[in-house]
Amino acid sequence: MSCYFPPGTMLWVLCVLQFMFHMAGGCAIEERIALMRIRSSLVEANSEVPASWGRSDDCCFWERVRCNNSTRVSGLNLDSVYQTCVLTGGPCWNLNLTIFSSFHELQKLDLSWNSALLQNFDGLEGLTKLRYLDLSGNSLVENNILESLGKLASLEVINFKATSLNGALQNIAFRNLKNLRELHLGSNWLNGSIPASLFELPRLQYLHLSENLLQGHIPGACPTGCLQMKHLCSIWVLHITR
Ligand SMILES: *[C@@H]1O[C@H](CO)[C@@H](O)[C@H](O)[C@H]1NC(C)=O
Ligand SMILES: *[C@@H]1O[C@H](CO)[C@@H](O)[C@H](O)[C@H]1NC(C)=O
Ligand SMILES: *[C@@H]1O[C@H](CO)[C@@H](O)[C@H](O)[C@H]1NC(C)=O
Ligand SMILES: CC(=O)N[C@H]1CO[C@H](CO)[C@@H](O)[C@@H]1O
Repeated sequence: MSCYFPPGTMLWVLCVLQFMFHMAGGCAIEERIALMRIRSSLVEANSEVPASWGRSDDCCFWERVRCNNSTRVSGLNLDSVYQTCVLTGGPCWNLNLTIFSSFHELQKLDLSWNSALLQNFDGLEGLTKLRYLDLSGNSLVENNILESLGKLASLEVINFKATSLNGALQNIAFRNLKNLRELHLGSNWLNGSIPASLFELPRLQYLHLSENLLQGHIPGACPTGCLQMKHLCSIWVLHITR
């Protein structure tokens, strides 16, 4: 910030005020607004909300929020943040993921075990720094999520365990995920065969596919070619060693 006004002028005072505001402001306004919208959607769903959210202007000091260089949100730990109507069976919290497009520096998003209905995965497409995404224990209503996320080459860990995913895994969905280390897809309704493209991912170390309706064999693995992979064929958990 540059302030070249003679001391004593009104402009100088304004400049100091602006500086103080800048220091006190902390996290970006856009991000604070997005967090307050998440808070509102929790309130609408009759849930408890994180107590510190909205207490101060700087959302970097709010619980469940991590900031990178104290100005931009880099991590959101929203696991089990939705707390109500656990016994009703169906999802109660409808969350439009477009809300997360405000967090341009986001590296980690953990929304696990909220029993939420998660919609509109296109909202995640712009998060080019996202490395860790955990949506396990929610319902992913659209099946195109893997196609949408396939564009996010930054992703290292994807956890979609128990998310009601169904249908076949598309071969093309995984081609760009060159940094993917862990893929958790267990406890879903996936059917069809396992796409060969999964085994071409250069960094993949852990693949969890158990408790699905998948058929066929694992390319390059059982019953032949087991030299390259340490695996447990019966429960479809693979630890790939290279
Ligand atoms: C801090 O975040 C800003 C905003 O995205 C970014 O431009 C800057 O490079 C970051 N600084 C460091 C040291 O990471
Ligand atoms: C999600 O929110 C975006 C932006 O507010 C809106 O355009 C979109 O229609 C919403 N999607 C759903 C499924 O509600
Ligand atoms: C796979 O699941 C989808 C969606 O549930 C279903 O429409 C399709 O018939 C199933 N295919 C097979 C081969 O079971
Ligand atoms: C905690 C965290 O996310 N730190 C990152 C902040 O940004 C710098 C530069 O982009 C990274 O090197 C850190 O890993």
